[in-house]
Amino acid sequence: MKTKISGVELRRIAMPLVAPFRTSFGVETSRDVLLVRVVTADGEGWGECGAMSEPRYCSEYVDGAQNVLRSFLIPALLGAGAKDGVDAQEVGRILDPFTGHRMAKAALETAVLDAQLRTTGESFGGYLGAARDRVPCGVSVGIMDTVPQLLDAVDRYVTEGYVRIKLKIEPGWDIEPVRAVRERFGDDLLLQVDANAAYTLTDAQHLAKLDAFDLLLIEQPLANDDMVQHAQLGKVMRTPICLDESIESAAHAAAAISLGACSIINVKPGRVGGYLEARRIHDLARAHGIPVWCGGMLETGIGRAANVALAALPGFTLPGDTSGSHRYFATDITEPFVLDDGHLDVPTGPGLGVAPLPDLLKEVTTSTEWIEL
Ligand code: SMG
Ligand code: MG
Repeated sequence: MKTKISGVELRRIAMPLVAPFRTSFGVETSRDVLLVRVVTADGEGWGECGAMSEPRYCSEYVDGAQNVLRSFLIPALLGAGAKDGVDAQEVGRILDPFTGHRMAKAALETAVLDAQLRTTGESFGGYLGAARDRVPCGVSVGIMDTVPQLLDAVDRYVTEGYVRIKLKIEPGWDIEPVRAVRERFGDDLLLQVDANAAYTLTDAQHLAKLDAFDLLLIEQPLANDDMVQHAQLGKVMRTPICLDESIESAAHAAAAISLGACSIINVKPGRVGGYLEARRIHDLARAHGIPVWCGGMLETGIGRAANVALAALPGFTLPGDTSGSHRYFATDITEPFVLDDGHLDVPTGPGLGVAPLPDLLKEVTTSTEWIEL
């Protein structure tokens, strides 16, 4: 269904995190989020950009995303749809002449898709092919100053019902914290680690020590472009290797699978350019018997709604980083997502099924700009 877009709003919001989140590449204390609102003849649609303040997780960053949206992506979309409007399925092709900037593209495509689905009355989950009405939730636990602090944090999350714990690791914070968590919470705890590319292949023997702890997976141990090295590491350690940063498209996923660079894939819609490409990766991985799970970029309720819908697809067989709103923010901009028995419900309303609550949104907004033809 083609939607006529009259203009696009770019809105920045400042969302303090309930606690600092430390990874191998830095510490986040507040989320500076770019929201995209597409206005059509029939209504509006929302998308959230995954880009962080600084280009550390990947090369994108929020000011850059806003710039490329304003200067190139939105003008191209408005131009292409000026006469007949656009279907969300066409957005990827319209934006394809511009290299990279996948998180910016994803936010725009998501907003168009949300607007379209709100018009047709279909939910995101229904459109993507969700196979269940709720999804099991994991939580990503940052690097702490001490092991006792980490054990306290994990204890709180386990008590809240999270069904899987992911520990961030880096050189100097790996074997001992993992051992401590395993000893304290026992063998039944679903446990995995994420290095955010902090190691090199010369660390292979060291990383293989993690094999003793029966982890679900190790996520992105080596650099983003170390596809071949990940394949080699997979021959040295038993713990399944999962790629995150390395996979920016279905083509990358196909290459990684045929190389044997990973046996599991973290699917983050922003990182791969949107929910439609995320679904293509899901389909490809499923055809190859490769489990996938939904990653996170500390999203507000807008991005969370879409992620939870994606995580309900049949090939998402591992719990995702789809935590409840209060894991991140004291006050979310939508009705909060609240864990029930370790699960989040997949929204059923039209489109994302949630929208920012106007008063809350206004309170956290730091800037808005409007772009039209
Ligand atoms: O959204 O719960 C979340 C965060 C999950 O660990 C998480 N994300 O590499 O997977 C990852 C990181 C990227 C963002 S870290 C600031
Ligand atoms: Mg990761």
